[in-house]
Amino acid sequence: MHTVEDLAEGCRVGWRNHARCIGRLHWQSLRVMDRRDARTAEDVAQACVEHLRYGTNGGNIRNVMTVFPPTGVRIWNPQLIRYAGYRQPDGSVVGDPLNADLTEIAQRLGWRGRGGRFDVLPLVIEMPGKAPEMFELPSDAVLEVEISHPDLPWFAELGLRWHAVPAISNMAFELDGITYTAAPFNGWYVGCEIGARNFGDVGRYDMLPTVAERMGLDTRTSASLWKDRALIELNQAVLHSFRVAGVRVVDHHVAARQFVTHEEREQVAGRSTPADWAWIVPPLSASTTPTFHRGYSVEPGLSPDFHYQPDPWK
Ligand code: HEM
Ligand code: NRG
Repeated sequence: MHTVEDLAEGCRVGWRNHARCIGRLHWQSLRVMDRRDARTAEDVAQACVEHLRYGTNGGNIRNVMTVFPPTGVRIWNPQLIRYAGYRQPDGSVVGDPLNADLTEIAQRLGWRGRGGRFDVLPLVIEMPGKAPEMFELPSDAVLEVEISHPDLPWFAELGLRWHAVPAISNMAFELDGITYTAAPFNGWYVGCEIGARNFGDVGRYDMLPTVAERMGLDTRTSASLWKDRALIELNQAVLHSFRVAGVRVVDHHVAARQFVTHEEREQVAGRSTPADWAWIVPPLSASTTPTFHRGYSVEPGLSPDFHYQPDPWK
């Protein structure tokens, strides 16, 4: 069994090893909550709430990881905070299509969502050998930002919002041959994760056509670059809204520069920086960031590291 200190250092090195994370300049500041004492689903849910409160910190987000017993505890939610996606009879989804499966699972466990676009899902927690249990997150543990635009007054009417803290809760963390199947962690957002992907992807909130039409762009031809222009305004709105709300966020230019600084520091320390180019390079304005022009290699088999695990319901 790891000592608390070994566990904490292992988590930091695991973050440093993870090839897909652009935020690794900050790896040494990770705060680790040792909750290997959790015995019930209620213990786990309570610790997740404490994690969110500590990590959110009123908007001045802190890097936190909570480690649960390595005995097959599973948090079914991909992140501690996720918006419901309600499948409609016509095949469309109200809310976040990414979470449509989990929404149906929560409903089967007795959850009744309000049917809105941004309903926070309950935590679904499975203890080894037991059926999953459901826990509603207290609203004061979930900080959200309403999205408006610095120059486009109609933008707020789109009714967009997003949660302040990205806290991935479905990955396994492996350290010294021990696999922690529940070890949620959070940092802060890079604006484009929300502005480009969550709001822009066709399979997510798919907001580009709506934004482009409100902007009066010609959406009949791709050559008008209506998608690109709408994407910029969406991303501007996210960065602006987080800033005025006092919620820590970083734009992709700063994030990429910080990553290059991290590589340089690692080189001084005599270490390479494993990296997955397709994940490190941002999804918009890629070639304007320094990471686009650099070569990277993943180094398979590193330990400690974070790994995907199959969705428990599949
Ligand atoms: C992935 C940024 C903190 C571990 C990512 C991604 C971004 C990012 C942009 C790609 C996500 C995507 O494309 O969906 C940041 C920033 C942080 C931060 C700005 C602020 C400090 C952390 C922390 C950990 C971590 C604290 C763990 C201790 C990971 C892992 C992935 C990842 C494991 C891969 C996720 C996946 O495969 O879905 N990060 N991160 N990051 N990050 Fe970080
Ligand atoms: N793209 C996802 C979040 C993935 C992790 N990103 C971070 N992690 N920034 C989304 O919700 O948009 N982090 O630990 O800070």
